[in-house]
Amino acid sequence: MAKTALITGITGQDGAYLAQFLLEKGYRVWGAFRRSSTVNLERLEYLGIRDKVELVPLDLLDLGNIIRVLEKVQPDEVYNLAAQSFVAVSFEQPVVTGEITGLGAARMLEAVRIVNPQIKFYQASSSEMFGKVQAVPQNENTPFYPRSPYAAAKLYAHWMTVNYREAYGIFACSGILFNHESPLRGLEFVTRKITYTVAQIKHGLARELRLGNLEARRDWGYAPEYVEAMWLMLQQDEPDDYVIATGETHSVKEFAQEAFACVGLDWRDYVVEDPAFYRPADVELLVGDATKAQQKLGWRPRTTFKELVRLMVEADLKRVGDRCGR
Ligand code: NDP
Ligand code: GDR
Repeated sequence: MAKTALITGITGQDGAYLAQFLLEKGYRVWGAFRRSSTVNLERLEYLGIRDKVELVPLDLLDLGNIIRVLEKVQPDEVYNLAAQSFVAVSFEQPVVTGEITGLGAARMLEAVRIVNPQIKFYQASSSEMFGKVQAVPQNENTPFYPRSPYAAAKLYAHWMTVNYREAYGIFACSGILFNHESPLRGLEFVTRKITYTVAQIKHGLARELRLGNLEARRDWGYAPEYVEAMWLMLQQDEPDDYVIATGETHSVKEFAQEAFACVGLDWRDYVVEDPAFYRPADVELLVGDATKAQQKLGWRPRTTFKELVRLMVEADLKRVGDRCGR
C-alpha cells in the first residue's frame, strides 16, 4: 500500500521539492496550506505537480484544525516545514514568530500524540540554532546559542521534538539543516535576492544591488538534495537528529562575486552596502559537519557552491527574460 504523507508549508521552497520527491516515491501527498486571499501555488506549478498534491487548509496557530486534518488525512508521515522562516522579520515580529515557528511545532506534536502516536514526525530545525559561534564545524553535539527570535523559536521546537520522542516514544526526528537554496527560494533571502537582481541588471531592469552584512558566512547547499535527507531520517529503524550541510562556507560577498561573474559583470560595480539590511544581531559563521548523516543515512551533498550559484542565476535570467519578453 502506498504511504501517505502530510507536508505543512507546502507553498514554500522545501514543501514543493519534498512533495515532488515523495510523489516520485509513490506516496500519496497531502499539502497543508494556510488560508489567504490568494493561495500561492506558484512553486508547485513550477515543478508541474500542482494537480498531484491534495491540498488541505491548516494553520499552525489552530490546534483543533490540526487535529481534524490528521484525522482526515491519516498520514503515515508528517513533515512539519511550516514556519515564519525569515530571520530578519523575526526581530520585528518576535511574538508571532514564537507562536508559529515555536508553539506551532508543539501543536503539531500534540496533535500527533492525540490522534495517532504511530505517525512518524519530521521537524524542520535549523543551523540558526547554533547562532553565535561556539565551535566549527557545527555538528549534533555543538552547543546552541540562538541569536534571533526565529532561532529561539526553532530551538524550542527542536527540544519539544526530542522531548516527545523521549516522553511518549513518538518517532520524531529533528533535521538540523544548514541553508539550502534553489530557484524556488523566496526573494527576500540573500541568495535569491542576489541572483534575481543580477538577472534584472543583466536585462537592464535594475542598476544596483543593496545588501547588508557582506561578511556573514553560510554553508549553502541545494534544496532538492536536502529534502531527500528529511525522508531518509523517517526511514531509519530509530528516530534521531541529524545535521545536514555541505561542510563548505562562503561569505555573502563571495556569493555576490560569483553570481555577477556568471553574467560577465564585476560585483563591485553594482553592490551597495546598506545598513537598512543589517540585523540587530547576526550569525557570522556557519559551517556544518554532516558526518553522522553520511554514515547513518548514506546522505551526501552533490551540487557544488559554483554549480548552485550558476543554476540559480540561469533560472532567474530565464524568468526575468520571459517576463520582459526577451
Ligand atoms: P518558506 O519560507 O519558503 O516556507 C514556509 C512555509 O510555512 C510557507 O508555506 C508558509 O505559508 C508556511 N506557513 C507560515 N506560517 C504558517 C502558519 N501559521 N500555518 C501554516 N503554514 C504556515 O521556508 P523553506 O521552505 O525555505 O523552509 C522550510 C522549513 O525549513 C521552515 O520551517 C524553515 O524555517 C526551515 N529551514 C529552512 C532552511 C532553508 O535554508 N531553507 C534551513 C533550515 C531550516 P505561506 O506561503 O502562506 O507564507
Ligand atoms: P538566514 O538567511 O538568515 O541564514 O536564514 P538569509 O539569506 O536571510 O541571510 C543570510 C545572511 O546574509 C546576510 N545578508 C542579507 N540577508 C538578506 N536576507 N538580505 C540582504 O540584503 C542581506 N545582506 C546580507 C544576513 O545578515 C545573513 O547573515 C535562512 C532561512 O531560510 C532560515 O529559515 C533558515 O533556518 C536558515 O537559513 C538556515
